[in-house]
Amino acid sequence: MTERSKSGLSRRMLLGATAGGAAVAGAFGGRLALTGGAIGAATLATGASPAVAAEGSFNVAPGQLDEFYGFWSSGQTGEMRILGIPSMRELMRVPVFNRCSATGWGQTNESIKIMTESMTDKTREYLAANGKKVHDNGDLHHVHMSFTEGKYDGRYLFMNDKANTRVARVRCDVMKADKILEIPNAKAIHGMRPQKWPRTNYIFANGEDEAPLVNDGSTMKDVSTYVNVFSAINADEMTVAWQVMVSGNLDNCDADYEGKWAFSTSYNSEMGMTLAEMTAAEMDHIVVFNIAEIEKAVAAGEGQELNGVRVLDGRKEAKSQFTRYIPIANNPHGCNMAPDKKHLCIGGKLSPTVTVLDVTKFDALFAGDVDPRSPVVAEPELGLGPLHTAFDGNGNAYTSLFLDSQVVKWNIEDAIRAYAGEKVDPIRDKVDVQYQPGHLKTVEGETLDAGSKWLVCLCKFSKDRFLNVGPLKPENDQLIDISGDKMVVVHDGPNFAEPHDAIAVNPAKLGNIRSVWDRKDPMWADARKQAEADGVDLDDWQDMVIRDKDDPTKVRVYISSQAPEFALPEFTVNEGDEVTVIVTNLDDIDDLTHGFTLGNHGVAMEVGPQATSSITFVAAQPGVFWYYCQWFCHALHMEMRGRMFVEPKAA
Ligand code: CUK
Ligand code: CUA
Ligand code: CA
Repeated sequence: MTERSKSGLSRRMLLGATAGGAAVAGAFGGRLALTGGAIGAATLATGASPAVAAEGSFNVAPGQLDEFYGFWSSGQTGEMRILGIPSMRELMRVPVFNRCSATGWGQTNESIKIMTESMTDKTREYLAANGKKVHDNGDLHHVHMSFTEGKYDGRYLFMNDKANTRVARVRCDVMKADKILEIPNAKAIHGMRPQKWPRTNYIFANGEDEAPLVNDGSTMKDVSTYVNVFSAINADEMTVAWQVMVSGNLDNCDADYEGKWAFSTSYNSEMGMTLAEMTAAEMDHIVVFNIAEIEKAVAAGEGQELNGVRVLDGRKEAKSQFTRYIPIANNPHGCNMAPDKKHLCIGGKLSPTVTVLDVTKFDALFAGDVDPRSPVVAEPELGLGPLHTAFDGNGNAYTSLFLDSQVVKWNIEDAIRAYAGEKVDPIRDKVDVQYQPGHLKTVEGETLDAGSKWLVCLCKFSKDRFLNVGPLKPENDQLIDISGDKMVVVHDGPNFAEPHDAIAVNPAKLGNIRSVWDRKDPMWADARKQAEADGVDLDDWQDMVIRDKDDPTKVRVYISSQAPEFALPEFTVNEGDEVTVIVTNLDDIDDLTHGFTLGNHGVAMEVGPQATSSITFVAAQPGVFWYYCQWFCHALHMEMRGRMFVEPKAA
């Protein structure tokens, strides 16, 4: 029955099939098979019927606003999404690492600049060799907001790209990315968290894949030369502040509420290259990073400078003051700091436990020769496949159980008492979710404002929950009412590939969101500079075609727009010209976005109210080409169009 892979471990074992025998399957003893109808049957048997679900209460009627913002990752789609909670309505998509047909992200000069300006030279050369400027994909797992004194401050959202080793920043005032940084030396940025205290000076970013530090082909198969790299990013400047080499890979991370530590889970302390090797050891570890010691060493110029970044050696054998390694049961995953400022919860994944560490005991780890497990204050056995943990404001934790397809609510203090030998059961409640949950989040639960009303649970499989849409199914983001003693699933939210994580934020924290752009916004500073050089007033009516004085094959077309008209109903260029169209939307009304799409040229962009956007292409085909506004803006929106004439080259 089991499908054995080359490693000797079967996929079904790891996903919790009933087959026993192997050590991994034994540790799991999973009771839900992933294939067949077992999941649905188990759920029905435990009584998650519509009648029960109806007990949870939420109603966001048409025209009503949601209580909270949800900021969602989208995994391999590469964008950030904004949802409303509790309705779970998708409010907006914000392209970040991906390219976007609607907005022109990855096409406009403004977005290309953001996507490329902090790219490594190696990547730039690689892309050029493939006829590209930007990567077409990203894998965005984690979205987190900037903090001031342990609370969300509404300035920025930060997010990782595992696929191409990047970290991006989105401005909360306009909900557009303004910085995308490729991290040199590290590979595959996965776990990523902002510093919580005193403010987000750093973004901590885990390198998941191990590789030679100088990865130039001089050493490849000698695994002893591989390292993993932990990066701290200067969140204000979006530059790499420093890096630390570690032993073992890095999965998820978080930071404390004193600004002293960052910590990361490692599922591959073995430095294994195959599945069997990566799951071989009984224990893996978390790495604790000592921020003050690292900063001191960076200021003193210790370590080495590599690709413009100071890199310190925090590997086990280096025995530095930069890191400590705390053994944790095999292949831990989630890394979540509780809002009690004291407890760090590590999801066991292959172990049915969550390990609770008291971060106030980390000083002792660095001060002397103490048992590295001495900060462990609890290790409750919660169920199978614990991945991530969320927190309410009342001392309770909520852990996703991937294999059990459940969320377990447990009390942190009771778990600590049980670990100390008292006869108390920390588990408060369990609820079935559909199915195989990854991250889960309470409102502002990773901050000092943790809420106790809603829990969003992001399930990896939706299976039988929705009408069949073909072999590729949506995921299922479920909403759980946690306001009572019993958790109640109140909503199924189908979602496209593939939200890993989400945060929920009170709108009071986002008072700075604009409806209309500031004409002086830095986003189009380059276009403004060029317009000044061309003698064009970018804030007034523009209908000019300017041929570059130095390079007569370059043409700039300035077009202002005001519903329902482009200032230029036509313009003429020559075949072979490099044409830059700069469109300024002079409308300053809420919700009045225009666009510019040029027929048969693959050219399209969004131009928000009071915004300027530009796009460059080569007019390679002679003839007449219509351009039009693709954003429905007016009763005469269809009429908002014009012609580009491309004069044929003289034969
Ligand atoms: S990881 Cu996806 S479920 Cu990338 Cu946050 Cu745990
Ligand atoms: Cu402007 Cu449609
Ligand atoms: Ca391991």
